[in-house]
Amino acid sequence: MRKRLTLKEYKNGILNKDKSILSQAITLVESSLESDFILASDLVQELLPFTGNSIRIGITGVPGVGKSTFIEAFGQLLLKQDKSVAVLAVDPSSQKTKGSILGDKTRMENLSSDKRAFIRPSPTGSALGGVSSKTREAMLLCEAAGFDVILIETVGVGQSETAVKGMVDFFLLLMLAGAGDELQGIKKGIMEMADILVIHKADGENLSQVKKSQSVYKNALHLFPQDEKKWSAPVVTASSLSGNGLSEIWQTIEKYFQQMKESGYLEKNRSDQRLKWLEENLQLLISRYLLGNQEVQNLLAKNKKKVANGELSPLVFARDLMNVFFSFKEL
Ligand SMILES: Nc1nc2c(ncn2[C@@H]2O[C@H](COP(=O)(O)OP(=O)(O)OP(=O)(O)O)[C@@H](O)[C@H]2O)c(=O)[nH]1
Ligand SMILES: [Mg+2]
Repeated sequence: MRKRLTLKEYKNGILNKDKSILSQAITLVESSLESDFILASDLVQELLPFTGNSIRIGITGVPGVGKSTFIEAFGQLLLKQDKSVAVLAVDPSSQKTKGSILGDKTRMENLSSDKRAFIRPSPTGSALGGVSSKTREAMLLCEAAGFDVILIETVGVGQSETAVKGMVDFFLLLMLAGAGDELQGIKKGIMEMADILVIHKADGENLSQVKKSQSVYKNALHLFPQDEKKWSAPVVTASSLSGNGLSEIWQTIEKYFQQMKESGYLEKNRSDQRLKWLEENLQLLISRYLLGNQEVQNLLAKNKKKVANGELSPLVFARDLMNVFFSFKEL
């Protein structure tokens, strides 16, 4: 049996900024055990009044674009500005290469050794949806622990960045120079989600290529229609090795935050995100209870083959399963 604290111990520990208890609480919210789920829900509810005071930033980009290195450098810049920083990772690639978590730990050595920073690598082996839905809870726990800025790293190749976009205030896209219009595997939709586009590794011999890419992306972004928050995503350049461009990025984020606070967009966006959070959890619970039902499982085992060989329509069978689960006569 894994070690669990009481609700009060988790709550007090987090409010007292105890990083070890914060870690344990995140493990609790990530757990798929029923009893943990209940305790975790209660904990999040108890801590809700203490959340909402951080700047929530999502950071995405293809593998190797330098997200972790950027976070290490950017995080240290924030610490210098007297901001405490929590880093969460939603990283499906780390499921394949377990090494990347270790790699990240060494890459974020300076940041992780600072007592005002907290780094939480993504759990391995979890389903993508699961990871991202728990990231929101993890983020709220970090907020309750008083971190000023939360950085969420995600790999920009799948659905994970859409999930992350749905829980942050500001979305930062890192790009590499030299791939101009090929978009480097980043879909147009992800570019549209970005609040700032950073051409990364703007150092050494990359520099001239970086400048060229900057104008290509500026032109590309001009073609996107402005959204309701009336913010044109700037295209900037930065190097996490030299540190060039990093403080400009922070200034942009502060300006954005101020502007969105004043316009009311920040709060509106967070309200929408909370409703989305409800929707995600309902879906999670429905499928968990439905698929966890013994009768449903028996029927599934019995009839799966018939669906596979085309004898039984998945539509009819799915409806039958719902009928069994809810014991409805008719659905
Ligand atoms: N020249 C240069 N190289 C950089 C910069 N930032 C990161 N790198 C290098 O790029 C490589 C990848 O960096 P990571 O930070 O691991 O990239 P990542 O996007 O986190 O990668 P994944 O987590 O695997 O998706 C490393 O070898 C870094 O040293 C930079 O600003 N300039
Ligand atoms: Mg990384």
